[in-house]
Amino acid sequence: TATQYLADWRPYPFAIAETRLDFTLAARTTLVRSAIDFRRTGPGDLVLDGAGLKTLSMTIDRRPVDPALIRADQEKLIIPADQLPDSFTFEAEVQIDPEANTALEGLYLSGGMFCTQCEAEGFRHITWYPDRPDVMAPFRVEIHSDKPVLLSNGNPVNTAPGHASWHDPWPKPAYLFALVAGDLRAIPDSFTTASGRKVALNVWVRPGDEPRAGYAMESLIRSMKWDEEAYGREYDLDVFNIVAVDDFNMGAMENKGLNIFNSKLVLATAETATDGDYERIEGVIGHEYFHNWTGNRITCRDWFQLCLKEGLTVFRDQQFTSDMRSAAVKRIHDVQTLRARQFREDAGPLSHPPRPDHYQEINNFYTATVYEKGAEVIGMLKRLVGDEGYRKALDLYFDRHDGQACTIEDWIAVFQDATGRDLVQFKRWYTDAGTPRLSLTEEWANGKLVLNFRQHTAPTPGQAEKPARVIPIALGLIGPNGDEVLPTTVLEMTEERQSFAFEGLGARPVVSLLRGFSAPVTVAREMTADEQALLLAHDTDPCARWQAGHDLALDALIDRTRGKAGGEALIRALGGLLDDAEADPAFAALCLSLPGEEEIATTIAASGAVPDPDAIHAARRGLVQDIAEAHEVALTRLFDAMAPQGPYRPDADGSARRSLRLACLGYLGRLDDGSRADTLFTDAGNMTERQGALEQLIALDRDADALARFAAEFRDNRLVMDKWFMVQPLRAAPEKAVARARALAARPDFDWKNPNRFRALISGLTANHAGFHAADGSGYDFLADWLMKLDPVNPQTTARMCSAFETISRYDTGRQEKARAALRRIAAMPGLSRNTSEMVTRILA
Ligand code: BAL
Ligand code: ZN
Repeated sequence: TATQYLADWRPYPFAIAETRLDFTLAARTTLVRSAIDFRRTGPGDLVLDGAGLKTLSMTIDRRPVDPALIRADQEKLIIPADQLPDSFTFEAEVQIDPEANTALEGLYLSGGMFCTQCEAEGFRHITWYPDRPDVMAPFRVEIHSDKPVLLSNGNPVNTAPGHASWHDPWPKPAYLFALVAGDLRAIPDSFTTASGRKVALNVWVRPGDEPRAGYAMESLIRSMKWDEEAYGREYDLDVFNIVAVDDFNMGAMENKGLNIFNSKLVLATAETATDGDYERIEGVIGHEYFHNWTGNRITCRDWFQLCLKEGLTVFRDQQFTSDMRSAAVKRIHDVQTLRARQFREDAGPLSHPPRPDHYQEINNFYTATVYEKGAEVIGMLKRLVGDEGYRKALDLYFDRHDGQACTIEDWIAVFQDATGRDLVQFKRWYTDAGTPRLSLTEEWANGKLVLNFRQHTAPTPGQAEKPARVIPIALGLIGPNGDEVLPTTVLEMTEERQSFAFEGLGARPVVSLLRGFSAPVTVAREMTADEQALLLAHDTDPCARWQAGHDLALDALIDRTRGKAGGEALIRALGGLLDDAEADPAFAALCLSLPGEEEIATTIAASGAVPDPDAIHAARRGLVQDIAEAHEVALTRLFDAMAPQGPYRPDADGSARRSLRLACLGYLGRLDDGSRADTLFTDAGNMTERQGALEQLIALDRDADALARFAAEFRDNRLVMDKWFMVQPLRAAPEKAVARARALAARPDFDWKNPNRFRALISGLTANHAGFHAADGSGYDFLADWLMKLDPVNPQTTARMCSAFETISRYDTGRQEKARAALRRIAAMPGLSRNTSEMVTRILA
């Protein structure tokens, strides 16, 4: 398969003055007529992309184009330069089959509704076009269909039964095109921008779902207001539409003026959605809306630059959530996600830089590295240039690049130009893969503390050399009595080894390191349990404070996997924390949630040892039991104290209380054999507590009755039933997980062609660490069987789920051999998609 290289990018030799599209929709035979006004801007042939199109006619200025110019094997139409005038209109008439489109790329049907997904390269499945992000054009779209609601990008021009036309004046690449036609109902509202433009807002859902769409609309309005206040960015069309669809490969898509969402990120009520669901809905509605400026008005020159829009937009949605909720909790959640997903990716065969320089299938690069590490890199930039420098740089970015398709070089240049700072070394964060390991040793004498840092990044695929990076190290010092003797200070490390001294200190302090998680690095330092407990009790930085408790727990768990005693200091420290838990329930809940089994395995592997999934599971379970026994009284008191006060509200305070309540339940279940969980499952008035109780009952193997009642109640709600499919393999005892997944997969309501349902069951299992990594290889075989079944239907979702195998080389040879055998079975499958083939090849390399 052909590899695409960043170094091969060349400018497109034509500009487009306008793109006109005319759709006559039919499930099996949709007719797409296109007219594209090209103007030559440089030398070269006219290259258009098209995949799976039945081409009925093609003309240039009304003269037929020879169909022999179609190179079907390359999915291209290449018209030689000498056959082209300087300005011309290319017209085509093609037929496509939305009903057969199970890959969900291009135009497809979801529950009888026509919808599109064009990022990254879906538009080529709709018609012949320069399907690359640096070719931008205003669009006019006509839709003919008997569906009642017909939507596309931009502003409506006129609508009559059976027909609608839309005009999007803002030049955009084809990946931002969208069309929706269906029987939909709107939740309408409006927003008046700071400069007085009145915007009609709609969240479109299927009839009957209207009562579940209110939170999405509230979130949209908050997002629009926030982007004006925080970034000075206003919305730029007369309408903004959001549509919820049930079959969607991603979370949501930022098409200009017509965002299309996976319904799970739109629909919510207290009875059907958890606090986590609500927070994600708000965050993703914000994310897609914020793309209007960071992604749409300023887009990417090529797909290697994906993190230009995604890293920045994730960073913006993180800021938004911090402002709407608790900044400390948000930061800690983001650190947890980064470690669990991105550090894991970076430590294995799929490691790549935030800006990769080659790929086979771009859909495989919508990764934690491009998104979440891309956001961390911006957080570091902001810390280095300061809030004011950041604002100046962003203003310059919008000013200088509005309407353009840009690169990471353009992005870095605005920071250099706005702040005068040299960012040559900083750029390595974009081009170099791997997570730096930051080691710290300390010297203490006569009131002087010297911190000796070393940074080291292990080689990653294709990148052996790892020169030093700029690492902003935010730290503070905590005296032995718990007082802060040095407030947060940012050290800039630029060398492989660097020392920093602090003088005039009375007594030896404890270093509160990497405050706010100031850089995406792992830390290696020796700390006693007492020092960790001191920080857990007294650190002024919530992130470092939580980290101290987390490290304390991680050390205890790792000791226990090695058959040693461990956890006394943690249990003692938790006692103090539980006494004060009511003052900050969210923080207490975070500290009570012990490191997961996957993270324990990652930490063991990073130390050069081989993790044993069963020993890890047993160690964690044992520590939970010991904490429960030691703190039964306090946990019971808090469980009762955190009972709901008044009606459910999905806000930070309410979710903090519920998270603490469920954290306590997780321990108490080990003492009461699930009786509290049973009662809570029956009595809870919201899905957060309901699902929490159900998960506990599954873990205790007391779930039969609750699962049956849950299924009877929510049989007709696909999103809630996805939870039912997910929690069973996730929370089952490891030895039962694969069997449960198998039984669930055999059910008629395991609608595996629906990406949400497939992911629910399969990722439920793969997230059960000891269950998926069963020593007999049954987890690997189950996954491989299902990936092979899904690949011909939906390669994009299949390929992404291959990453469950990315950690195999850290386990014992028995497991490794079984996982590799499963991967080789996938690799050998005739007709394997480019998507999955690339993933399997990289993992097996
Ligand atoms: N652009 C793909 C979905 C998202 O990141 O918003
Ligand atoms: Zn995005």
